Amino acid sequence: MDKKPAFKRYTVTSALPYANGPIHIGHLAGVYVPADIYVRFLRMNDEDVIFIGGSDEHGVPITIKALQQGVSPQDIVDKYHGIIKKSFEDFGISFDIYSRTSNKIHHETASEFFRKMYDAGQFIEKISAQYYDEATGQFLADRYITGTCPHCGNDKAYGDQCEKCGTSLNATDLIEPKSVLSGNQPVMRDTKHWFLPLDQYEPWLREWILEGHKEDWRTSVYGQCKSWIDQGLQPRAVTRDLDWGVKVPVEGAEGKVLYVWFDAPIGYISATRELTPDWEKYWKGPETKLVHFIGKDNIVFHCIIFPTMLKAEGSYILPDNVPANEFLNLEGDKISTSRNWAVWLHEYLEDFPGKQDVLRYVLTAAAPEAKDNDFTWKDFQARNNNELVAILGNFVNRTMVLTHKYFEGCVPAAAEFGDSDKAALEAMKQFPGRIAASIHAYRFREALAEMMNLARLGNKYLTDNEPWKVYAGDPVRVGTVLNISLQICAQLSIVAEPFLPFSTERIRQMLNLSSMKWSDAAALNWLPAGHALNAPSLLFEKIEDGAIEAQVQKLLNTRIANEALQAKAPVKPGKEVIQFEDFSKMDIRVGTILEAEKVAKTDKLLKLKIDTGLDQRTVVSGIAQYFKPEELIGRRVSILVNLAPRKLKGIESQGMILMAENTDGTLYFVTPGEGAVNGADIK
Ligand code: B3M
Ligand code: ZN
Repeated sequence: MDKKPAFKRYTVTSALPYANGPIHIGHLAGVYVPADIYVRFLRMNDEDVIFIGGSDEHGVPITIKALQQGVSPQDIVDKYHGIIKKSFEDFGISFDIYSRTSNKIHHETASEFFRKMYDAGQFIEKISAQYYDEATGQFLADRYITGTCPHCGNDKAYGDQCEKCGTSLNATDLIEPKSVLSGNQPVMRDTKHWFLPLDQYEPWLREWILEGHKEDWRTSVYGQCKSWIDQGLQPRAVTRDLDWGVKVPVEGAEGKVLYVWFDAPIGYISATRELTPDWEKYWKGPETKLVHFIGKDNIVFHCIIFPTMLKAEGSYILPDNVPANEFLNLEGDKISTSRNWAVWLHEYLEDFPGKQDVLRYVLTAAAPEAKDNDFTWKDFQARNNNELVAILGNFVNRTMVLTHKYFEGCVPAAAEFGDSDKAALEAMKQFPGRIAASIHAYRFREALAEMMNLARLGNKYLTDNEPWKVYAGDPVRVGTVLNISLQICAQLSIVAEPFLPFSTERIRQMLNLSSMKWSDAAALNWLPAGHALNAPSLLFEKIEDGAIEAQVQKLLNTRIANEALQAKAPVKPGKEVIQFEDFSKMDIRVGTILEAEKVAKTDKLLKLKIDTGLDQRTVVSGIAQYFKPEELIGRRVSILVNLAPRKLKGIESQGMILMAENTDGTLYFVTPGEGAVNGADIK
């Protein structure tokens, strides 16, 4: 049994999306649909639950966007906050409040929080050298600076995080840093900041997470926390030299704001204060279960940094669980806002009006709970046509139509139960408990599959009993079969509600039932004989190939547009003039790749054996993301052979393969023309 204390109430939060763009299916699948399923389920159980959401309106991406568009950051967040909020409403994400961090109440709450910690001496005050762009006269925080990630070699890492390997970074960790504002190499300049001494909390974090949550947190969440803690925690700056954000509420901090990741999670608290004067019990009551729904890139902030802040502040509860999801890809590629590789929610609804539940269903069925998953339009169509239409919709529709046909739309009485009836009724009893257990364990895919199994059971029961054949000879028997089928429809309208709130509302409308509680789901007697039903209508409709092809074509167009953009992208500026002697120092030869293999524990590196005409030698090359080793054997290359050898991952690299690099980082070989043999001099 559950060894946890019984909870009296729930505070459920979902990550606050940055208000610098609309939201897409990745957001919905990763965070908002699972959170919504969870809270709808809790509400149906009469739990005291609040569901908190809001827009994250601070941070550098927003100010950069404002700069690019020549508007104010407030203009940007006003626009996208509205769009995002509407998308959530459209998809039935049932927040108790959807707030925003530019609100006054948030600035006050975040300020007070910081101030309380400050007064208690919980920050380290440090003057340190930070990157500064001399051309624009500005310190370069977080995303104002890019460079190469020291962990994975991604050359588009940001000053606060590498999106490729997920590592959280300090700007000074970046190799070859560059200002996003001017493109210049920044200089170091002294500035004062406040640091959260995470290192001091390490023993506590070990105990609380590594010992306390080994069993109940998802493996991926636990694993990320463990690797963070094991790497050794460092003090982290929680203030920035920026003018957009929550002002640092201490003397001598002019021109400084709280780091966005310091203020944003406090946004959950501010929103609760905005929602109810009784907010404290949701954040301070020990019988409150706090659950954060997030995507995996937010794990460290919600499992380590925010809990440390809550612990340091001293009066708050800690999260009981952080069921972070992995990423959803789209047609095999990472979803990307900048490449417009996404299905935007507002566009989906234009193309598939009224089909919110279909998307909710597909995103739950394919939710990236344990690993990254792929959304494809083919799968979307198949799940709609073969599951929602053919199983759930078909069952409810057949039951309704037959009842109208044989019993004038009134629930027939059940007569004696035979074996198949008893088996169906017995099976029905199991579903609510099983689905509930899966939801409590944050296994929403499993819960959804169980729900569909109930619809399958109904479908099979109806098909096996063939009321359309039996009616002529035994209408009483048909009454029993339809009575049980209708009860299954009613049970479905309860247990499917967290997942498919729009459709279950329609089932209940057809059944002429008002909304029900989860505890009603096991009762099996919702529809007394004689109860009048409403007219049937189709719950789901088939999605034709044409509609799917149009979506695939849309993505193809995006791909083509991206490539065209890439072709037109400005090339890197030229380098300074060199003399012929400089050039002739380089010994470049035609070569052939003989062997290729991945270098263990790296993403980027391949170990190649090359015939240079002079010899056969080993070269380590950072091209693994673009070429598979097996494709390379026999490929002819240009190779710089007199480059001083250097060691990469313990392997001595003796030369360099020449590559052409597009501005987006894609790599191409510089292939010698036909007829040039190995060892031919390139000059
Ligand atoms: N805005 C990051 C994100 O969208 C962030 C979440 C804040 S939750 C407090 O990935
Ligand atoms: Zn990285």
